[in-house]
Amino acid sequence: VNSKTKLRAYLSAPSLHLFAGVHDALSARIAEEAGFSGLWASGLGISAQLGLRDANEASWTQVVEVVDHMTEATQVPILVDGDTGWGDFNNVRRFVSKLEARGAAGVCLEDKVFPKLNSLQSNGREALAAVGEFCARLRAAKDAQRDADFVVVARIEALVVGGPVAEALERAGAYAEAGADAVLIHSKQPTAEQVVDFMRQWGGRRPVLLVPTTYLHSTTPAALHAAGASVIIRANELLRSAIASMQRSAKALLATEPSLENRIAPLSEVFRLQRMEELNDARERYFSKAREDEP
Ligand code: SPV
Ligand code: MG
Repeated sequence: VNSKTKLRAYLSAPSLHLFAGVHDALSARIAEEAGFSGLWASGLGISAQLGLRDANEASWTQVVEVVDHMTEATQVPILVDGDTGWGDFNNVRRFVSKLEARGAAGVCLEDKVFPKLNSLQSNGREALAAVGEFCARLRAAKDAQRDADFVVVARIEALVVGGPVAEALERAGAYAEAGADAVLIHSKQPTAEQVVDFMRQWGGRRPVLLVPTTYLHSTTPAALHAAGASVIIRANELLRSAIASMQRSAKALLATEPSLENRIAPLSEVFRLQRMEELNDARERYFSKAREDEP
């Protein structure tokens, strides 16, 4: 089964699927090994690892390059955070066809205007896209995909900018009508109240994805699943864990703390994650044959 078909199946599965936000190929491989069903190629994470802000400072071709490394390193489906789609319908269709060619299983487009700002940062109150214009972007995305199973997720930012649940529902309805395969209802509230209300009124017209960074402490994945979520994305926790770990290690390294060696991954783990074993086997095979073929 290809990764697009898997992603589509996870969205309509009766069981809950957890996705990890990843920022590069190494974090993607680590999350896959840990057992996540799928990966979220996080715009926040990718920009952060490039030393940039989550404000479309990285170009879309740079994002495609990072996604290419992620898909090469893993088997599980990767849903790419496509931000606003980098412009109008025309930018969206070019972006989507390149993402699909690099092995992405789907793309998530949000109903804001290029260039966007991250939804969770405190000054992130941005204008939403006009409904009709965003629907054109979604239609262009659907028209651009080659494999029928490639997934286009419409992300609704109405709640993030302080709008009512009714507006989120109206937008979600229009986006489903325009061809979105699923919706991601985002919120930065400290409780799940609004997203649960949304899902109750939405009634499963399309699968729902959630990014519960700010409200998971007040609920559980199981409760969100019971309320109607198909996929829960832990979008930025691996990025934050890498930051905290490297900050601690950098200080310890500078202070030449001998105990650091016991708290970090051994080099053998680096080589294992890089799949050195495969290369060593291949060297054995190719070089021994080469020696045999020597006149
Ligand atoms: C991301 O991970 O880039 C997201 C999720 O879009 S959030 O940061 O919550 O907006
Ligand atoms: Mg993002």
